[in-house]
Amino acid sequence: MKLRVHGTLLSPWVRRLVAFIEEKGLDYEIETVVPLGDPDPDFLKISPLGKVPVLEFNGRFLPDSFAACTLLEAEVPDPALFPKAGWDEAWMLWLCDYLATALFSKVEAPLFIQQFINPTFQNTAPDADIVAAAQQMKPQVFDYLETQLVSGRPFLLGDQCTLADLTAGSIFVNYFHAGETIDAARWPNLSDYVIRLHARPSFERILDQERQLVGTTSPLFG
Ligand SMILES: N[C@@H](CCC(=O)N[C@@H](CS)C(=O)NCC(=O)O)C(=O)O
Repeated sequence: MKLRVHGTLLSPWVRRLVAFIEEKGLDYEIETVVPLGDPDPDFLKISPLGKVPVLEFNGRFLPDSFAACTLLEAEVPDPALFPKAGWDEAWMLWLCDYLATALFSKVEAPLFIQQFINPTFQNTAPDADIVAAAQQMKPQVFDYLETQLVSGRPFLLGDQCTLADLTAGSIFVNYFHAGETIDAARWPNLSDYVIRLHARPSFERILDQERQLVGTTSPLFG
């Protein structure tokens, strides 16, 4: 099986796909595509929305991380990163949607763009209103995740690490790149959970690669 991921590890969606591949123990290459500015017309041929990641799988191109993880789960069932069909699988799909809609879109992405991407790569100052709106949204989202991580459960679905956990772990890397922290006194389960996720060999290998990419410009490595 030949896997090539088109994108950059600084995207949470690229990172979750790479974490999925790492957890499956598969080899892969990264073809760097940074989705800033107008997309290259050649890239639009394999990613009509101009988004990363694209998974190149045995010469074919799949332009979405969720679709790509679904394919890999079917091709390489062991270790299972999707729960068996039924309530748990449906709940994982809901959590992935919640993480994308709430944690990513309303909290992490605004902070990451304003506090990391803009100052580091665009030489512009953070927009205080956008940052304030994200900060205001944060407690509601973190409270919900805290309730999902009932003490003693290692993962969102219980004992099984799933795509939902890799999604959460990936989004929190960018949250940390933005210079943010999780208040462990207020959200102890969430704080422990993210520490444990980032200590997994999959995330450790990814973070090593990211350290090469951004070095101490990220507070995560500073
Ligand atoms: N649902 C897609 C989302 C991918 C996505 O939004 N990628 C962003 C980077 S984090 C992107 O490429 N944005 C560029 C653009 O929208 O032009 C997936 O999971 O693959």
